[in-house]
Amino acid sequence: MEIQQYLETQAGRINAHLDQLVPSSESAFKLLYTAARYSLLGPGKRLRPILTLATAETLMGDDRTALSPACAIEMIHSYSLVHDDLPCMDNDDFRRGRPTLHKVYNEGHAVLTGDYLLTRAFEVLAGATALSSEQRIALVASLAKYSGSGGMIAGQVLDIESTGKSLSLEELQLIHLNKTAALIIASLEFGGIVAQASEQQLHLLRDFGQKIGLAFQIVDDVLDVTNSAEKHGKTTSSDHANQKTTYVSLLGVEKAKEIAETLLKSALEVIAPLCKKSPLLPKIATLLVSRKK
Ligand code: GRG
Repeated sequence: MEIQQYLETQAGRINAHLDQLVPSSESAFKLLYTAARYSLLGPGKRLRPILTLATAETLMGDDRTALSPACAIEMIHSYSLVHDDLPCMDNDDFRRGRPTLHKVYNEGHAVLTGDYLLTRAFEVLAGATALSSEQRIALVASLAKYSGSGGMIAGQVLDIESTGKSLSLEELQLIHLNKTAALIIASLEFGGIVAQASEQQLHLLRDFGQKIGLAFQIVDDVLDVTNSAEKHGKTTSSDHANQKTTYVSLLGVEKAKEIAETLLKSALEVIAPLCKKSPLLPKIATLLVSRKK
């Protein structure tokens, strides 16, 4: 199967499962679920859950038991976007080519919808009965770490703290290792936990995730300045408006692209020992760096 077709098929499976995990609007809590579904089922790439499925497929030739954990990761991603767009954070009016959630509803509903998606993710992991108790505990611990003080939240705090200040490359890297790369590392580790990977395999997955996570953020910074708002689907250069240092503001577009390519090359070397039977992870990593939106 061609990689593009693989990505579309997996996004379809993920969307169908997400659709089941968050009830439709016919319930007493119609507003909560409608708002959650607006964000969760919106037109995103589903990169993180696809990485979880691809890792499980790579390591055990089957990804069925990875589907619920993969969807939990997407719930965390979706909540982070909803909260990140709020006026008290990046104050973005558009995401994925549509009005942000607080513009469609209001700020209070956007905060609560994010909170719901965050808590629902852990409920989904706890209820993933196709996996052993040990595996479920490992998934909960991994997600709590990488989405919390061992990753995304810590990175977001650093990000807010540094708004309006000019950062060094090392400081910028620390923010993005936590804010962006951490959830990508969790996505890969999730596939590893489901496939009962060895500690050595998990180490390679995390290393690969760190490199492609940083490369992904660099490409995002490049697209932020090179794409029109329509193409990128969100307010272009909100980083500039929010006085944030980016890889492009520090290095320029060409040098930033070069660093992303170097990270990709190194990531491909790291993951090669695990991918002798399946080229999925290298192919996804390569697409992630060459993407145009
Ligand atoms: C507010 C709790 C909280 C966390 C914020 C991850 C994050 C931390 C904020 C998201 C905003 C942002 C620009 C993060 C950088 C990572 C990134 C490029 C996110 C967009 O991910 P895509 O491109 O989105 O995978 P789609 O729309 O395809 O799902």
